[in-house]
Amino acid sequence: MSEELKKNNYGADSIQALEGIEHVRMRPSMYIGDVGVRGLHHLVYEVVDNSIDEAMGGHCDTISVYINEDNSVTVEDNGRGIPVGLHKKEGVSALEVVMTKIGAGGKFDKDSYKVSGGLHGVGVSVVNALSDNLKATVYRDGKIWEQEYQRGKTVYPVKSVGESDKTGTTVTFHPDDQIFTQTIEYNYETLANRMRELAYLNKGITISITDKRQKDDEGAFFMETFHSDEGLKEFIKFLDSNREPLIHNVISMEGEKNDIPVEVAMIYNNSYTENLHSYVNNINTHEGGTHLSGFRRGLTTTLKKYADSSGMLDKLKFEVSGDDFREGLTAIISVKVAEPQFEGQTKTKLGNREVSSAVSQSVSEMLTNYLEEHPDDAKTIVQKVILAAQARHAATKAREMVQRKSVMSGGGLPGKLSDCSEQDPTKCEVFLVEGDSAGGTAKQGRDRNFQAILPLRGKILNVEKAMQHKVFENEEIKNIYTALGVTIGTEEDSKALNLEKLRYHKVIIMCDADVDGSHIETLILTFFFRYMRELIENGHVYIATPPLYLVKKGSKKSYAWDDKERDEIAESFGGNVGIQRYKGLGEMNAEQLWDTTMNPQFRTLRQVTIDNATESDRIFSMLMGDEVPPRREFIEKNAVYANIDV
Ligand code: 0RA
Repeated sequence: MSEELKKNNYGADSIQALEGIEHVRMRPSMYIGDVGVRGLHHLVYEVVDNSIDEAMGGHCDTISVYINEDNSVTVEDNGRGIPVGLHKKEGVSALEVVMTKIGAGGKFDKDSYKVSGGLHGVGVSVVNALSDNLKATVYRDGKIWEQEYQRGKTVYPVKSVGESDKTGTTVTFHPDDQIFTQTIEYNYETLANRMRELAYLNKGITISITDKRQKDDEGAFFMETFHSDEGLKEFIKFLDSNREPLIHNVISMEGEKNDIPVEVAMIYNNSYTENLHSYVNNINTHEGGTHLSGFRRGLTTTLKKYADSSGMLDKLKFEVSGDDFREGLTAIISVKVAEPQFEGQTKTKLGNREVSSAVSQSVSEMLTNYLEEHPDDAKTIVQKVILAAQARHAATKAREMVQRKSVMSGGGLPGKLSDCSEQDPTKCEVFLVEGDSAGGTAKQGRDRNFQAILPLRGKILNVEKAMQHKVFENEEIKNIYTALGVTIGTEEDSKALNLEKLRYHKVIIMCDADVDGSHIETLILTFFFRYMRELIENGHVYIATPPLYLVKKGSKKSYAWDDKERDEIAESFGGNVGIQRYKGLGEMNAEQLWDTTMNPQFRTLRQVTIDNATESDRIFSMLMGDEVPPRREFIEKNAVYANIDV
């Protein structure tokens, strides 16, 4: 026992609590995944989830989130307020138990409808342990109660600080920079996207987010409010707002099967991509699982039955496959599971067997009704399925060609690839370079031991608008597949990517630092997002950042990556400097390119991550889809990768 504990004469339970807190601080990643940007934002989700639970129990309808000036975050709800009375077993206030006992959560309240609880379901005490300061304010029983904590330790016992007739809980926490050493700065968009998602997933709740660090033109704080009366139905419309619908309505259902609440919404659009988003207890299950396979099964059997009986498939010379029913489909599946078992690499794959049939039955009922009531839409869907089947037939051949080529060793590599000599993929990098001339410079500048160069000709295919077989027939795309050594399709999933033979663990996109360059970068990212998402998810995709300026004075020279840096360097050189603006990679010589952009010692690589798959999907469909006006507006306003959290 530490001296400090002895002095304060804590009871045995408090000591256990402190041990819990110390464990959280020692191994934060075990509780929140990581201590980078993701983990930092996870703190907010954890606190908000507690309020969402209170709302799902029907006790609260408004949640307000504030990013304060000092990057502390306040989450306010109008629920019943966390109980402040004595917790019999622990001998202190229930509020103190919730806040300081790791794993306590709200679980002592058996009646509460607890299905939410964050990615790791760890409870607000973990947030407390990882905050240098946290203040909880409870409005309850006509009084205002308060308690503060520092790094998870109570500063003073719960006290009454005033009177009020409202009820609710307010938590303000400031992330501890001893834990979050990379950054403690919150990203408004990241939090706002999650709040929007939560509002769609939990209809009826009003969730607002205010950024007290930013003011608009009128001097008001930047804020948004999210509220959805129709839930997933509206979520689908939001997701597909940049696509052309194929049928008149969003097909949706909401109900309970075998005690499992199931909500599903879907629509068909005229695109060639399949867009399935699944949630368990408000958590995005990227890796899918039993609820998703239940959805697929329900969809396929119901549509197949309908199509067979309609006679429309009679003339088709080959079988329709499950994939064909999902081309141009956008769907959201949301289930609530009391004891979810999460599996998979990122623990986002639902394992509970019983959920599969619950979802599949719900989907069958929903679709059967819809098809009966909307014969025109039903016909349109089946026609689309037939077209997809025909295109798939063509694509299979094209894909087999890609496969055959990439499986061949050595000799099968694309002629344009300048490979490296190292054989260990974990040490190898490949630069995808825009244009042959920049490719030539990169080839001269690189370290040929571990750096390979694949020049890409001009603009690569926009996969968002292309049918699958066109994608697999495209020269540049075939080159990317063969150069990387990845293969497509497994028994279970015809589109799954096999990364076992990946030849480079860093795949680096290197484009000009101008509008055209960022457009090409987006085209490549769109391709990766739609066809090689596993590559991004496993952290293999990076973006190189070439400098914008060379600032020179006499023998002194320095590179600048933005205008501010350029001006600072100019000033530090005492003004009167020569400035060269790099319009493209081609303007740099091999040595300059190596020094600034390729040399691992000095370069900055930005790793591409999928911060929010649902939002990324929408952004890509907007950037690369048919609707030009929103794209132009977006590109003018933002960097193209605004949402991919690079
Ligand atoms: C357990 C019991 C009760 C309320 C809560 C937990 C509660 C927790 C949080 C966390 C954030 N906001 C919250 N609001 C409520 C109340 C039990 C009762 O009043 O009978």
